[in-house]
Amino acid sequence: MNRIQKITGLAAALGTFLLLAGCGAKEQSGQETPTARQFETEMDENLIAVGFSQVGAESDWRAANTESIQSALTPENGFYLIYEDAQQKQENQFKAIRNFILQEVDYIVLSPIVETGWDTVLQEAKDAGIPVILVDRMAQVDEELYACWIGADFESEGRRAGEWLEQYLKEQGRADEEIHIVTLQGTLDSSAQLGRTKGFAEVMRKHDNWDMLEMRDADFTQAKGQEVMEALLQKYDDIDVVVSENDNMAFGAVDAIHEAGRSCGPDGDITILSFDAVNAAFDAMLSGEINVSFECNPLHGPKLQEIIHALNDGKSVDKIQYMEETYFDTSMDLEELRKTRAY
Ligand code: GZL
Ligand code: ZN
Repeated sequence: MNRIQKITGLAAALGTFLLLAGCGAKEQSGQETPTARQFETEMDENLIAVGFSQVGAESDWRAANTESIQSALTPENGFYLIYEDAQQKQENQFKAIRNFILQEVDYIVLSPIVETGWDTVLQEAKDAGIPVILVDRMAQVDEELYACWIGADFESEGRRAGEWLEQYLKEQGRADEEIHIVTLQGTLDSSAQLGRTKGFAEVMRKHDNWDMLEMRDADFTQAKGQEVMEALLQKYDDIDVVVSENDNMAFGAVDAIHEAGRSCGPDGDITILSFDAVNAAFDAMLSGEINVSFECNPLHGPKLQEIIHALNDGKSVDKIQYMEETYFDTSMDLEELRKTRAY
């Protein structure tokens, strides 16, 4: 019995059990419990079974990333995808990976919520002969434990933000002014947080008139971004720049700034630099709430599809595969530019 049949077997057994137990998922969730028949028609053993452990659904970026991967790894493209949302908890990712191993998937795709703690579970996947592909964030493990990594160069995103601020302040004749900065950090120890913080700090070091008042974790969510910004506004009466390590936290910061009776964006007294450049960031720039957003391309699906097919054909693939990315600010024709974007 091959892996696909095992997976459908497992799923069918579960389905039958639920039906027999009379606790028909139908009554509970209102959805049809897939029967073995449905699985068999949907599944054929030639499909490549992929288990995907996603961080969560914490931001617009994450939603676009999930959509890109789910729409690439479809039965039409030769895949059977099992998707698990870890709700931003590493232990849920450990459980998902061990489940995928039990189900004998052909590949595991993992977006590791933080960089540390993966050695044991990725060694288990290796021992089971299941290649792991890391997407989005990096895991600090021996590179023998993953086939390749697709993602963004977070340090260069952070550097690009620092260089943008240099240029912006120069244009404003404020190159030598004392600049007070706060940073809303993403999930601590995530690659995006580590890289963006490090990259911006590299540029910070060149300006002793730039003063980083504080950096605080706001976990990449809008709610936390607002809460942390409220606290920082109460603590510091002179904040000139907010560096927000993703757009959703920036949107929360804008609400906090407005509620405190302050102003932000190109015409405001607080300059906001953000990361991701999701669609809603274009709205925020066009409405003058934030100044700039540094793109982090979430559209990993097509590259992932290519890589898995290559590995399945026994080809080797580059270990590190960076996504292309740029930035967008209020000096650009954003209405035109946004038409070219898929997220
Ligand atoms: C970046 C990704 C980050 C985004 C956030 O690749 O890991 O996680 O910047 C998301 O929006 O929550
Ligand atoms: Zn100041």
